[in-house]
Amino acid sequence: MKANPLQYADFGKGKTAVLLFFNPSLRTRLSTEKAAYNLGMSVMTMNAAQGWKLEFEDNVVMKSDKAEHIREAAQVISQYADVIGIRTFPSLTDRAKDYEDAILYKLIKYATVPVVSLESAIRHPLQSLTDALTISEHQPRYRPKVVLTWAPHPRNLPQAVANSFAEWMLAWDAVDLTITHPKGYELYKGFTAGASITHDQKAAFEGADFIYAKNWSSYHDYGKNPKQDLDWMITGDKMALTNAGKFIHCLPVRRNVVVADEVLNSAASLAIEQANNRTYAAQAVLYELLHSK
Ligand code: SN0
Repeated sequence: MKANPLQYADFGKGKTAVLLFFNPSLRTRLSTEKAAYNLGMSVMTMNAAQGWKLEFEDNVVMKSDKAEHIREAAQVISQYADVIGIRTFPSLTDRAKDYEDAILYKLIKYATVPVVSLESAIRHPLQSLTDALTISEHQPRYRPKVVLTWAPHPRNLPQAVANSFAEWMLAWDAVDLTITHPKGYELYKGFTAGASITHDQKAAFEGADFIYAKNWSSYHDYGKNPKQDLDWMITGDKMALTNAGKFIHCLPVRRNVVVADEVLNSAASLAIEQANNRTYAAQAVLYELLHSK
């Protein structure tokens, strides 16, 4: 898909993707739309964050401000779409509910066409496929050392990117994965079992070929993000411990909180190439889902 993005430009003629965004998005929205266009598809995107309130609970007396149930909405959208993409965030207050990923699975249950996650409460698979592509393009050796490091952030963010990254790197089994984070930021073990995990960030950076930085809020003290000092920021001094390591971040990134300008602006940063790769990852997934239909 990357070598020749328009190779399948006729493939999607007459096929439509409907993309639903319950949260703002820059890369996921534009790269998925571009992926669909590269395949010759039509795209209809709904910014559902404001004004459009769907009911996702079953057996509910619908007297609140939610005008439509997911059961009808999913079937209706399926009349117009050959594939549906959906972007949702977790509540970060109710862990059990977030980890059921109910909104995504309710849509899958009631839709009659394939559904693609454009980041759900607990996973961001199109991001992770992109991560694997970027790492495979830049890996300097067999089984490179890949480090997923927690980094500071002023807000309480989902664990989705980190969960998926760990899940995909371990399943891919082509890299050695180390995860490093401060005490209290342990991820759900179902995603990280098999990785080396350490609270010593500098030790983790030693000999690393890739530094993948991301903030996530606590899984155990669910949704909280108490560590607000900048000790875990990715700096040039820390990158100097690596094996000429490349810096990766999924973006958006808070400069001089998550990562120092000197790293993000350096030749070691793959952040922009990574954003470019989002298109080809989405294209591969859309093609795979639709060509078997
Ligand atoms: C999202 C997240 O899941 O962490 C999207 C990452 C792909 N990140 C943010 O929303 C950052 C928002 C901010 O205020 O910096």
